[in-house]
Amino acid sequence: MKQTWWKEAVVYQIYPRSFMDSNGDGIGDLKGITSRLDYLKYLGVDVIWLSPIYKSPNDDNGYDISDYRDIMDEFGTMADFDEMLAQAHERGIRIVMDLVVNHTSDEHAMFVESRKSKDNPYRDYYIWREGKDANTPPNNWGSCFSGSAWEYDEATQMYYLHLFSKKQPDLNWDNPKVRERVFDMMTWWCEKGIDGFRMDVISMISKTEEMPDGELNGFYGSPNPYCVNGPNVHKYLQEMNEKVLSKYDIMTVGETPDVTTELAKQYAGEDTHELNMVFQFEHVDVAGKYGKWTDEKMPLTTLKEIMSHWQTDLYGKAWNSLFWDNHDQPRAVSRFGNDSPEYRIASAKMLATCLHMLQGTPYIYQGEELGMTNYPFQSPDDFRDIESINAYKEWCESGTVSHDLFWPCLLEKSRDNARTPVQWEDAPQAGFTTNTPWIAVNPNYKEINAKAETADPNSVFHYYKKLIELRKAHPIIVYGKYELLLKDSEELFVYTRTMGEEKLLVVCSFTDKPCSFTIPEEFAGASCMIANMEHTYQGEVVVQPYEAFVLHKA
Ligand code: TEU
Ligand code: CA
Repeated sequence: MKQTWWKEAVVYQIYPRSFMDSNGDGIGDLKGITSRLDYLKYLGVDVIWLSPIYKSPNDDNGYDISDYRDIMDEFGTMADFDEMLAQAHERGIRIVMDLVVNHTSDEHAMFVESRKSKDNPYRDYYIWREGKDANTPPNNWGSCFSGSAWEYDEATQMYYLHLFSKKQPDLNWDNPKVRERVFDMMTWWCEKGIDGFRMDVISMISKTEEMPDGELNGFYGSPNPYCVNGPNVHKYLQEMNEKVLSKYDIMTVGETPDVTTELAKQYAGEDTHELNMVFQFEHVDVAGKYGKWTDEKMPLTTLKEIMSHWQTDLYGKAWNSLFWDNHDQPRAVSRFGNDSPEYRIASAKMLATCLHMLQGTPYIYQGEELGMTNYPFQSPDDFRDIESINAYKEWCESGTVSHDLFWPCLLEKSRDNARTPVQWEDAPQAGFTTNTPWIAVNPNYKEINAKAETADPNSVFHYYKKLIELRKAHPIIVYGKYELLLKDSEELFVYTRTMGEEKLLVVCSFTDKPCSFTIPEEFAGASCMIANMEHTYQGEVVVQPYEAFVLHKA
């Protein structure tokens, strides 16, 4: 297995809108990020994944880009960006940009042109089709944000495809001019000195020529498999690699919904010349009662089976990302741990242990290192996210599902859970802003905040800091071979890592009940590398609720 810096790195994701507001308008910004780089340096992360900061009308908080070479007004200027990049580099922190090129904003100059007429030079930059008739789109596909994936456009009386909101028209990657535009833009950023790309829904850029109705899923048909892992996706990524990526020492991570381990070996194979790693969702995609909406938890045995086959199938062949949450997912501790006052700290540390001892590049989503929790939303008016707002309309206001049945699902899964401001200190608005923030601060900021946690050596923050240090000190954490133990346990997630004679035993409790466990013979006399509780580790032990420990046999 090749050794590379991006396999050894720990990534920290910043959602700029909610990270830090420097000018008191209630919206996080680039200067805010620069002002907190010392905090990230202290935590010890190597790379920042920056969610989109480009010019955008913000229909989907920057994932709808109207100019890829300019900065969103609310976030600052290009000079602020350059300053942030320079300051990050001074601290040895790299910056990976979010590359959103499956679609643009409908306000992008190319789409403004494209929709003007059928013979406009930009017509073929997007995906236009005739409807079945004036009121019926070309097929039954639904958009990820509710409604049809097709929008009728009056000017030319045709429909354009948008797998996300109607303000996010899909680009036509089969047009070589589109690819050239994207590659030029990427080169422009690389020349600026950025350190890589996280590629938004990159598994969806290639569509089939035929576009038949999809299998019904809720109100609409699914565009999968016609728009996911499509016929030319690998060809286009290899072209991107040849023309751009291979020329720079950068990190590339493909957000790849619906990827399998077989496909990941192609997207992120050791020698396939596409991307460095995939970012996949099998462990967070629970088929819901209402589309993605559900309040059901995944059984631990299922979670372990999923994590384990990614560990073993990719070993020595391809590289994966490790994450419990991001800006599209509920908070890790609320979802996989236990966010009650009694268990929040222990379970946040347990989850961190479980994830950071696996093979892959770990991602920390802003606030996760503090054990931030889901938000106690009270009413549909509390949401800011287009997905949550539209879903509520589509399922509840339409009368399909009662508010009482749908609400718990929204509470559990809304993307806004992750988007409340980072809690910096016990001060008004958690120190995020001096104004009214664009989305409410979680009321638990008085207990959960960065200032308190950096001062407390037993905090979740310091535990993450230690995990990051351990990864740097022990190559076995990065390169060791994985094996699952106790596959049938619904309480304990136990695995080993092996490199030559050296071994790690990782024991994590996912339950609020004590349970017994026998330390395997081969770990007799092993030392404890990290643990979230005091314990002795010999023979039969009682593992406490949400306990986690790692034994090291050198
Ligand atoms: O997300 C794409 C994606 O995988 C969706 O399934 C996503 O999980 C969405 O939240 C549906 O629940 C990416 C970005 O991460 C997301 O923030 C954007 O809204 C989306 O692409 C469109 O650009
Ligand atoms: Ca601001």
